[in-house]
Amino acid sequence: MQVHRSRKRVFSGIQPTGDLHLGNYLGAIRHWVRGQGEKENFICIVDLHAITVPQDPEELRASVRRGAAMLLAAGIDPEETTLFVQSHVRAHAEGAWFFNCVTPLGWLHKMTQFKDKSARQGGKQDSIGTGLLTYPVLQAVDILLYDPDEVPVGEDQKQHIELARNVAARFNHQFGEMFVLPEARIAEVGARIMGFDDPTAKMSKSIGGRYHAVGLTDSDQEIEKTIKRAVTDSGNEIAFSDEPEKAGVNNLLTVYRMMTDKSPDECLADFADARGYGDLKKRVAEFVVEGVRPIRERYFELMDDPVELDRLLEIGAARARAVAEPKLLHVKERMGFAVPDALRG
Ligand code: ATP
Ligand code: LTN
Repeated sequence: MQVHRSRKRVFSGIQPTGDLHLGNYLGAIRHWVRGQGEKENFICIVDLHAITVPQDPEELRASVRRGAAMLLAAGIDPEETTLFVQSHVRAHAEGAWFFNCVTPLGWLHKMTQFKDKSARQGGKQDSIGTGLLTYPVLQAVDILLYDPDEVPVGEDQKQHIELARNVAARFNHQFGEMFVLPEARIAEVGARIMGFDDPTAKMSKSIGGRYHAVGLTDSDQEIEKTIKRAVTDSGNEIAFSDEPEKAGVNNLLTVYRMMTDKSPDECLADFADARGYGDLKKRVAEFVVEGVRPIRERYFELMDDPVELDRLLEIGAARARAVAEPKLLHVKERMGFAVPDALRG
């Protein structure tokens, strides 16, 4: 199905749990910020997804506000972007039931994130919540309720967006055309920022380790320390490379390239007379410190005014409901449910 609009519509989501890190910023948030205005953005803080692994209720409540403050601090403009919390728009949880009934179980068992996250919980069938398996179905609902043209995400989400497309196609086939098939937008550079302590693993909120990630609330000194300790290799060649043993240097150069907005050649020229990896780390740290500082400062200012944060999120939720609720009614009607007039709003 195609929808004609004057601006392309974008939908993406981010989990509120854990501290947002440089990978989230470079791989996702910065693209959302840069696309604002030109595109119609919907950005969702996915708290319902967060409870697919155990959460402390008080901590979850606090983390939703922290996530919102961080997105605003990083440049999300609530006038330009519909920024909202998933659980504030009931159509997401309700829609998940209908979509669960249409999604084949076999598709979910193939998801690598389910395999990884269930293994991290010990792999025990009797303690892992069913929601971890059906996680991608809720994600498909998130997306499909808004008929977006594009879903900008980091590399790790490719399989989930593919599933959302397949679910949309299945719905269209079974109940008649009703969903746009969304396109994953995965940037060519920075879609997979690696952990500084282990350049073979994606930088991730759920991986601990003091020197794994640069958090967006880290102090200048903490950022410098993490980057200074970044794992590299025993050589001294500063080059972009796909070789597994050069992954650490490649990751540092990628971060440098993104923080400076320079071309690969310009980046390499900057290090033409570097005296080894120490110089590389020093320069990378300088740019990351300068880039993160204003975000951190703005974040702490925003966190001082929780009433204003809640007000902005309520405006976002109202705008999101106006799109998602009629779409869900349409889904229900197509599937054979009578929709009472009172619900049509
Ligand atoms: P977890 O690893 O615990 O699942 P996460 O760090 O991937 O969490 P999410 O909230 O799941 O964080 O991701 C938010 C966005 O950031 C997604 O679009 C995701 O693809 C992107 N992203 C996450 N980690 C990276 C990374 N290391 N490099 C680039 N993009 C990333
Ligand atoms: N699974 C995603 C978060 C997410 C999302 C979405 C991303 C939930 N719903 C819809 C894009 C579109 C993640 O872990 N990053």
